Amino acid sequence: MKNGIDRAHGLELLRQMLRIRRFEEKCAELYSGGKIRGFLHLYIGEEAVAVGAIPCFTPEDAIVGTYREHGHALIRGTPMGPLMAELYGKANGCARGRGGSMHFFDAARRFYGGLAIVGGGLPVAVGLALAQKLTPPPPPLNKGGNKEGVTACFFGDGAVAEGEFHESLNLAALWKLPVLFLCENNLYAMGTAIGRHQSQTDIARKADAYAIPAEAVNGMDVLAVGAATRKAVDFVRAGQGPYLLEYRTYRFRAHSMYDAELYRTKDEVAQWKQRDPIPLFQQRLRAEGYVSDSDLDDMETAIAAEIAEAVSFAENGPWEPLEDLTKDLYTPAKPAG
Ligand SMILES: Cc1ncc(C[n+]2csc(CCOP(=O)(O)OP(=O)(O)O)c2C)c(N)n1
Ligand SMILES: [Mg+2]
Repeated sequence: MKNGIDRAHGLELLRQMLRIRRFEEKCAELYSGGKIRGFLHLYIGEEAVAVGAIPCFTPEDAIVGTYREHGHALIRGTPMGPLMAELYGKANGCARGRGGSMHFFDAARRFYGGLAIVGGGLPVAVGLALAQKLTPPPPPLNKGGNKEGVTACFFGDGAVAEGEFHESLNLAALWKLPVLFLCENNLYAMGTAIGRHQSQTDIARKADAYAIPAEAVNGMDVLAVGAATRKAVDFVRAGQGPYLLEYRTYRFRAHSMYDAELYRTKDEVAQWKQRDPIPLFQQRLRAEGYVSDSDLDDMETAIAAEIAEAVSFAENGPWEPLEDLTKDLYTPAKPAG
């Protein structure tokens, strides 16, 4: 392919985008059936961002997501079963069923959420990056030079309106911390279009105020996302301080499971669907002769099996016993009597 990827890599990118899409379509169905309750923010339309970006990070790096983080956890490598069980609220979920959709967590894979507070992940990421800077890297990474791990911090365009965004960029730049600020700009914060809350809608330009290099990227193109992210990670890993990327993307579904979508036109959504990252990439693979109908069938069959297994893992999972209800709370249990 012109961008230099081979067939296996191309198929893997397509497969990962499809895994997220089909997983979330199933989640929507299970939500309607009452199996999943509470909030559920789908990432459908934005898959090229997580699939392009996350493989640029090593297992030693840390990842901070938002509440729209199903895709990020899947690509980071958390198995689908514990993610589905978390959505069910079962004790075999990745956060023992206590967090649900907005609080996926996987310490072993350095996936630090899943955070419900808009902008709340940025200071967490700055703290993780500070720890990375202060802690000498373990031997395989410690080959001289500045090779500490880096932190990837995903956040939405809505987070840019928060003071935490500005405070985090400032400290990270001042202390030259190894953090990547990765903005998923899908043009809306719930029902508020970016032009209604930002005087400067070109988010990448905001990094200038903190002397942080930045770039805006086509977030509907998985290869463009990968290339820009690799370049940014190299910069940060070399000890040159933070970097900001603005992925320009779009969510195809409602903000959460239900919203009347009065803030955008059907025509606008239809226009963006023309840029759906999955069929577009599929066409590119076809044009290269990298993918056939039977490859696609095989891929869909394998993903459907993975999802069926995840649903059965969740269905068969236990509920947390009632006596554990106050476990892990800060308040000590009241003495009896
Ligand atoms: C501090 C804070 N304020 C308000 C909310 C309510 N809220 C939930 S999602 C959201 C919109 C965030 O939009 P964006 O950051 O663009 O992310 P997207 O949903 O588009 O992925 C808001 C305002 C919240 N969770 N946290
Ligand atoms: Mg948004």
